[in-house]
Amino acid sequence: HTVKAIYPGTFDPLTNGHLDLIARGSKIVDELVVAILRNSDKGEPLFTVDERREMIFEATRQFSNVSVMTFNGLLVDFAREQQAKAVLRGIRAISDYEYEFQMAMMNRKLNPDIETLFMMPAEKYTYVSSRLIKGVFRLGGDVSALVPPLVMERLKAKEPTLP
Ligand code: COD
Repeated sequence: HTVKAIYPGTFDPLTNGHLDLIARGSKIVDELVVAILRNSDKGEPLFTVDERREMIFEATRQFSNVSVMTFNGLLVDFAREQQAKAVLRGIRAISDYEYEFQMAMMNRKLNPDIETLFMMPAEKYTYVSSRLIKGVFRLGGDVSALVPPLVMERLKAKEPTLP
């Protein structure tokens, strides 16, 4: 049978760490849906959902089995709607583990039919996060090696409006 997986997240913005995981995941599953959470409780995002969707779309063009969607509400409900059997998540460091473990267990409680798959990015991306990218960029640091080209372009376009 074919395996469809959801790779959910905030992706504000997409980083090369996310992209590394998408590349690895797309080799393992038949179909991978990158799913942007619309109503995140992470505070005011830098990029709108549409901007994030466009950046992910551009960066994942090269993968024929990867698509981009948005979702609201419970991840397991979205996965069920999509008839996906798995959720893909990235583990960068021990510090990710606790949060990921809790989420995987809660999702299993909510829907025992959906499995969470964990993958690790290339070593060079283990310290990369959207939060650090935004923080370093705001302070004038060069993050061009850590995000896809279009994300870099869009970060620069936001520069005049950054707080
Ligand atoms: N290398 C590898 N993986 C990475 C890297 C990197 N450098 N950076 C991030 N990742 C991984 C993260 O570990 C994560 O797995 C994924 O990429 C996405 O990261 P983020 O930060 O954009 O996404 P999150 O953690 O904000 O996503 C949280 C969800 C949207 C998945 C979660 O809040 C959710 O499911 N919400 C819906 C409501 C729901 O179902 N709640 C109950 C959950 S138990």
